[in-house]
Amino acid sequence: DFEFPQDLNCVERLLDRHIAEGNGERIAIRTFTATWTYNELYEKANQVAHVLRENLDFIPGNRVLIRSANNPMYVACWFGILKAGGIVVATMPLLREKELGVMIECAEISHAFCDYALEEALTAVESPFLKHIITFDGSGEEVSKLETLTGNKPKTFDNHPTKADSLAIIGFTSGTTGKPKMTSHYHKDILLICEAFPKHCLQPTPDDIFTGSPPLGFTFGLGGLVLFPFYFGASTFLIEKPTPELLLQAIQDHKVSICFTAPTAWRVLATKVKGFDISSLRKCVSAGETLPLKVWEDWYNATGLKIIDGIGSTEILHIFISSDESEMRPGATGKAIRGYEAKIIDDKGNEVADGTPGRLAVRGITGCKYLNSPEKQKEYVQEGWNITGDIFRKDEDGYFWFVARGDDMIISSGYNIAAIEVESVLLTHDDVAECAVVGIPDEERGMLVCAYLVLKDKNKASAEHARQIQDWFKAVAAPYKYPREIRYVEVLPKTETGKIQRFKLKNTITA
Ligand code: 3SK
Repeated sequence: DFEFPQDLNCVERLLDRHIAEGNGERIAIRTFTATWTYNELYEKANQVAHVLRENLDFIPGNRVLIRSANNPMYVACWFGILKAGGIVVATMPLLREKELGVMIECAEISHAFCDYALEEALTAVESPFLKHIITFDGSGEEVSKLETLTGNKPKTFDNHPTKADSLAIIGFTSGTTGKPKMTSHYHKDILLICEAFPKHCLQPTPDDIFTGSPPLGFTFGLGGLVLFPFYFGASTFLIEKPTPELLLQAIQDHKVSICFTAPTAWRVLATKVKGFDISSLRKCVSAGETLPLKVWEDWYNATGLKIIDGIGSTEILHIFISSDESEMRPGATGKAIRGYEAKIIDDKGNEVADGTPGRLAVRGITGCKYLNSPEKQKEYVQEGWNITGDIFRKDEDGYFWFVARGDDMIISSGYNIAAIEVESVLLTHDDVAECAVVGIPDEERGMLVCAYLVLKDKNKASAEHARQIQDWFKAVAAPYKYPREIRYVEVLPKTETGKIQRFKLKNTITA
């Protein structure tokens, strides 16, 4: 059941089909202030596609960035771009000029749809590639550029005739080298993931209402809040600035049945759920970082609901190891789900015995395709197996258990933060001579970003100085990456060849 026709635009299956089947009046998207039917979303997406084709020197194959919080216009733009034959590059709202600039250069982005509340960082990017920034109002209250352009456009559109393996989306993953890796997925991949995790673990029906906190710029959020609901003709409840309280409010007031969020949020939800009526909720999904057993137990004790843990990746597009409630082992991530195989390998690439920790490798229906990087493809994809950065062990029943991160990636509150990227930002500060960034364990966030700084003038070191560095960091890079802990040192531990020994810093902390 994983076959699709060669001529395929995934929007036909996700959106247009519902109109053709007479379900246009069903609700596609809800927010705390608005409701969009499938008809309304379809018409707006068609108008966006017209705008691209007729107003903006766009040609199919152009890469189009979206920058916005989770709202209905974001979704309309996402569908409109694919309808017009464009390639979507979705970004997280928290990204700043520097990070956006790297993406625009690497992916040669020519157009951008941007919520005007987030316009500043994008307009500050200087790039020969970016020709058009089209602002919109995510709240739907103001008339901005996109609303003016779509205003008189036809409400139907002949989709660009893409193929099943035409490029549809480009995703960025922060590599350990600090330079993001560009991954790519085809139109068929978008549909294939809907046949995998949700069918296996959620069994959605058109009556389901999905919600959650991950940004749509993160493929965890894209799948859980757009692709899965629409593939199954259900609806999604989008929250622009999600908090645990707003998630509970949405679940209670809008009868949400499926919720996607990260372990840090499940931890807080368990403490706040009392007093809310969440009887409509039937599926709770966690990914982005490993789910501590304690959080699983707290939520279960508070609600009687079992959180479905899972691991996915931007490379593979969505969750590939998980298990539904009937077969889950609390504390384990789960088993390889339908469409995927997973194994544990040693440094030479050989599969290890059950119970032995090693690197997690995965392959399946959505392959891992790095863009413009045969070296990365060769390094991280071997005989179809994508070698991930995570250390797991597999038990004799095929359940995978998380052991550790195998690289210098820090996962804090569900965000993947490359230590080296934080270092490269800190090194641009006038006061910083050298630095090393490591992750330290933290009750609330899983890991904390901790920076060891060698100052040019060591007398400047103070708590006030650390605060200034933190504020400065948040202004030049995505705030979720800022070092919450700053420690001043006079020298960093190094090898004879001058390589910083981060593991020594980690040891100092955990000792
Ligand atoms: O980080 C994850 O586990 C994940 C899950 C689903 C989709 C994408 C990602 C990165």
